Amino acid sequence: MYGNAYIDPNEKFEGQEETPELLAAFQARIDQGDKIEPQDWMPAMYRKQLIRMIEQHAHSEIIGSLPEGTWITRAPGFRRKLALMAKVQDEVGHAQLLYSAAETLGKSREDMMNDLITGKSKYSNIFNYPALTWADSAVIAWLVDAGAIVNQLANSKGSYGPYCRALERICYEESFHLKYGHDNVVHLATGTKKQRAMVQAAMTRWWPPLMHFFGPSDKASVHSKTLMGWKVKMATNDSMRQQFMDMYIPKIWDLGLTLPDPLLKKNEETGQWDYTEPDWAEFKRVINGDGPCNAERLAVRRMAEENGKWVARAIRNEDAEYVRPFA
Ligand code: FAQ
Repeated sequence: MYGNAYIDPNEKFEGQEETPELLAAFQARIDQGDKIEPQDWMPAMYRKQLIRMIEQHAHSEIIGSLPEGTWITRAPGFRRKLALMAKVQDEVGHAQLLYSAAETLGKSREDMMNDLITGKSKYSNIFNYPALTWADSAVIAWLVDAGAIVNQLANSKGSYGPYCRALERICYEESFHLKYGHDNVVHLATGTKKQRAMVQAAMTRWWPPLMHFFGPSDKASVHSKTLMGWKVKMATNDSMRQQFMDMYIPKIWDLGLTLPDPLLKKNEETGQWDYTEPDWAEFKRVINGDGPCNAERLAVRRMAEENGKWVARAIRNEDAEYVRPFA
């Protein structure tokens, strides 16, 4: 199954009046393109869905910094190291923006972090795979960031003000990451035989998780219909996948790289890309905690929480007794 305990479509929310008139007035605001702001009335399910989605997105950004982060110490050359450090730092900054947007809906950062490290909350499938070589970090920076932009550019035109504003800013930075990643991939693809083999192997490894990245097919998507009705989600999973393929497969092929799908081709009649159906059983396993790196990713996050506790204590001045003698 895809969903978790977060969203029960039949859930009854206590303490908020939701008359047909209020719901209709809210929908009318959405339909006419209003931005909904934190202080505005909103259906409890709209709030809950937004928290789920923004929180998962925020978690994806901090967990997403880990596969590339492992290459900072091994980047080939000082300039590449500086660029990668800046990129990883940006991703963590995106998480900050997104956690702040989710907080406006009433869930505390502590609760979100707790739900991440206890495995209750999901994050993007793609960050549960290892970046085995430098070329993997290049492919992530080019194509995962490209996929993220396809999604975020669409959703930045959505209905919830704080999320849309965060996405707009994130997209500017992701566009820079994409250029950095593309430059790295071009460098390897036009390099020595060994470099070309390394980037080809990375491309072959990352293609299946990239196809999963946009979510289950439209037929299987649980939340799309509701989210699109509320303009939280502005494109379906399949249409984002198609848009990504349309923009990037020709560029990948131009570099002389191949993709591990013999059916991949643009269908001239439909204008859509034909492809082999991704392995959805693997997708389900990975998003539910059983991917190659899920345990490692959460262990790193738990360690970071533990090691960072003194900072939180210092901010709250809880160690005042200890600090005061030095004041
Ligand atoms: N991974 O009904 P749908 C980035 C879950 S940021 C894991 O179709 P929905 C930046 C879904 O949550 C990447 N789980 O769901 C970067 C639901 O489970 P639930 C993250 C997935 O919400 C780059 C269930 O399957 N971006 O990469 C995935 O309508 C480089 C049913 O699915 C965002 O989060 C998945 N791929 O559509 C950082 C964007 N797909 O919650 C570092 C915001 C589906 O009921 C380095 N999110 N699921 O238990 C969205 O646009 C949507 O939530 C989708 C899924 C499109 C991801």
